[in-house]
Amino acid sequence: MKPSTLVDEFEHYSAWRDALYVRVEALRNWLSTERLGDAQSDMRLSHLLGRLQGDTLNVAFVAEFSRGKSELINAIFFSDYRQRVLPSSAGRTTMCPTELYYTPLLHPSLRLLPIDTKARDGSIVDFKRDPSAWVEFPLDLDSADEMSATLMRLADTIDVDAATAEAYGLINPDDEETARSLERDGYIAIPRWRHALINFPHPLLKQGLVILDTPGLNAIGTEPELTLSMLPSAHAVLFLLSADTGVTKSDIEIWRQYLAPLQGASRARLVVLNKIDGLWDDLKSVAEVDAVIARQAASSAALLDLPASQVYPVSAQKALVAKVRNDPELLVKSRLPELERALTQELIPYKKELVSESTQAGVEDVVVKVTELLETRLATLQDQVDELEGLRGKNRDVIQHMMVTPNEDKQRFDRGLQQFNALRSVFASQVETLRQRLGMEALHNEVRQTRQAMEKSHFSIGLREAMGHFFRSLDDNLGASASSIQEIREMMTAMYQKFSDEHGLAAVNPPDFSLNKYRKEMARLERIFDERFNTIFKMLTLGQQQLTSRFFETLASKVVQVFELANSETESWLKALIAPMETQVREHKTQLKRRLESVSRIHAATETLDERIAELEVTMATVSDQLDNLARINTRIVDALSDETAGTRLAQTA
Ligand SMILES: Nc1nc2c(ncn2[C@@H]2O[C@H](COP(=O)(O)OP(=O)(O)OP(=O)(O)O)[C@@H](O)[C@H]2O)c(=O)[nH]1
Ligand SMILES: [Mg+2]
Repeated sequence: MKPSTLVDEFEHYSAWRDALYVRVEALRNWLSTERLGDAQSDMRLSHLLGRLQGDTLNVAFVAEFSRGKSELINAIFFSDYRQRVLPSSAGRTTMCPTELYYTPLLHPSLRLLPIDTKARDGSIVDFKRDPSAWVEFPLDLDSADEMSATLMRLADTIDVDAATAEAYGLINPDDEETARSLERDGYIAIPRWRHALINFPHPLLKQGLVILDTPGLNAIGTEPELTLSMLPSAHAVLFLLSADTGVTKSDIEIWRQYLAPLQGASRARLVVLNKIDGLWDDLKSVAEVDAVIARQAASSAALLDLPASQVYPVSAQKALVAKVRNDPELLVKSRLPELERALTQELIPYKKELVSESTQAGVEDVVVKVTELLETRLATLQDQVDELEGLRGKNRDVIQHMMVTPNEDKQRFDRGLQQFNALRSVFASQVETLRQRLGMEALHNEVRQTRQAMEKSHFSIGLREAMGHFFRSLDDNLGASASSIQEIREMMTAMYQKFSDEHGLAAVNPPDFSLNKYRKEMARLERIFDERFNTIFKMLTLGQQQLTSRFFETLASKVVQVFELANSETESWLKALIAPMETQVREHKTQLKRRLESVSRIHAATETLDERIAELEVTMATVSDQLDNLARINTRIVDALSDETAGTRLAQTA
C-alpha cells in the first residue's frame, strides 16, 4: 500500500471539511424553509459556514539564513514543477517574509510591498487592505523559467545610507558586516521589499494551505507582526538547523526568542536538521553514516532542550532532486518522507480537532434551541387536545366555565410580560455600560492618549510608563467588563428561573461567557512588548523613539483586533442570552391566544370540536416530523464530524 503523504492526508482533510460544509448548509436551509430559524441561529450557522469555506492551514518555516527553508518548501510542496519554484541559493536569498496561498479572486501573481512602507504608519494587515501599496508581477504558469525569474525578485536588495536603513529599523551597528560595508562606501544593502504575497494555483494552496517562508538574519525581529501574529497563528512551525554549520549562537537565539514560547499550545512544532547529505560518505558503511547523523541530531536536540526524537534529519536538496528525477532510493536516503509523515501526523489531526470543536459547538447550540422550541410547541398542542377531548359531550355552561382557565393563564402571563419588558430595559442599560467599558471608542481613546504621551516623552522611562499605563487601563476595562458580564448573566439566570417556575416555560441555562482568553492575549502582547523594548534598546543608539512608536502602532492594531473579537463575541453572547427568552415568550403568547380562540370557537359552536381536535392532531404530526427531521440532519452532521476514514465517500454521498 502506498504510504499516505501530506498531500493525500490534506486532500482527505479537505474532503472531510467539504462534506461537513454541505451538511451544515443543509441544516441552515432546512431551518429556513421550515421557518424555524431565528436571526441569531441563522447568523451563527452562516458564520460557521463562512469559517469552513475560508478555512486555512498555515505552515511556517523559520530559521537563520541559508539553512534551506526555501529548498525544503520546494521539496515538500513544489517538486511537481520539476524545478525550484522559490529561489534558493547560497548566502541570504529570501529577503522578506513570503506568503504562498491561493485565491481565485486574483490572477496568479507575485505582489510585493516596498520596504519604504516601513517609514509609513500601518501594519502589514493594514497594507493588505490597500492593493495600491503593492507592486504586482503576473506569474506565467505556462513557463516555469519565467515564473522562477519573476520569483527571483524575492531576493532583491537596494543600497541605502545608514540614516535610511535606520529609519526602517534595519540597521544593527553590532553587526561586523554592516560596519564594514558602511565604512567602505557609506551604503548598506537592505531588502527591497517588506513582504511578499504569492498567489499560486497549486492544488494544496487551492484547498486552503498557506505557507509562510521567512528570511533569516534577524529579519523576524524587524517585523513585529511576524512575532505578534503570523507565527502564533500558524498551525505548524518548522524550525531548521543545518548539519554543515551545527547549532550556532544565532540559531539558539531565534529558537529561544520566537519558537520556544510557542510551546504549550498543542500546535505542531518540528525541528529539522537539514543538509545531512554533507554527512554522507561513500567510504563509510550505511550504519556508520546513520550513527554520525544520529549523534548530530542528538547533540542539536540537547542544545535546544528537546528530546532527540523531536529532531528530524533530512536533506531537502537531495529530496528535491529525488522527486524531480523520480529516484525512490535517493528519496528514502534523504529522509524527507519521515519528516512529511511526522508533519502530517501532527498537523492534520490538530487542525481537524480545531475545526471539529468549533463546528460542533455551533451546531449543537442551534439544534438544542430548535429542539426545545419544537418540544414546547408539541407539549402545548397536546395540552390543547387533552383539554378539548375533555370537552366532548359537555354542555355550553360547562364550556363557559372552562374558558376561565386560559383567561386566567393569559392574565398571569400578561403580568409576566410586563416584568419581562421591565427586565429588558434593565438589560439594555446594563448592556450600555458594558459597551462603554469594552467598546472600540474607549480603546481608540486609550490608543490616542498613549500615542500622544509617547510623542511627548524623550526618555525611555517615559515611553515605558506610557505603555505600562496603556496596558493597565485596558486590563482595568476588561476587568470591569467581566464584572458587568457576570451581573448580566446572574440577572438573566434569575429571570429564566422565574419564568420557568411561574409560566411553565422551558428552563434554560443561559450560556456562560468569559473574557479571560482576551485578558490572557493582552498579557501575552504586553510580555512581547517588554521583551521587544529591551532588545531595541540594546540594539539601537539613535531613532529609538521612532522605532518604538512604530512597534506601538503594530501592537495597537493587534490590540484593536483583540478588542474587535472580544466585542463581537460579547455581542453574540448578549443576543444568545436574550433570544431564547424572546422566542419562548413569543411562542407562549401565540399558544395562549390560540387556546383562547379555540375554546371561544367551541363555545360558539360545540359541533366543531371534533374538527378542531383533528386540526390540532395534524399540526402535532407536522411538529413531530420536524423533530424527526431535525434529529436526522443533526445525526448526519455528527457522523461527518466523527468520520475518520471516509472523507471522500462522505463528500460524494452528502
Ligand atoms: N547540500 C545541501 N545543500 C542544501 C540543502 N538544502 C538547501 N541547501 C542549499 O543551501 C543554500 C541555502 O538554501 P535556501 O533554501 O536558500 O535557504 P533559506 O533558509 O531559504 O535561506 P534564506 O532565504 O537566505 O533565509 C542553497 O544553496 C541550497 O541549495 C541540503 O539538504 N543539502
Ligand atoms: Mg529562503
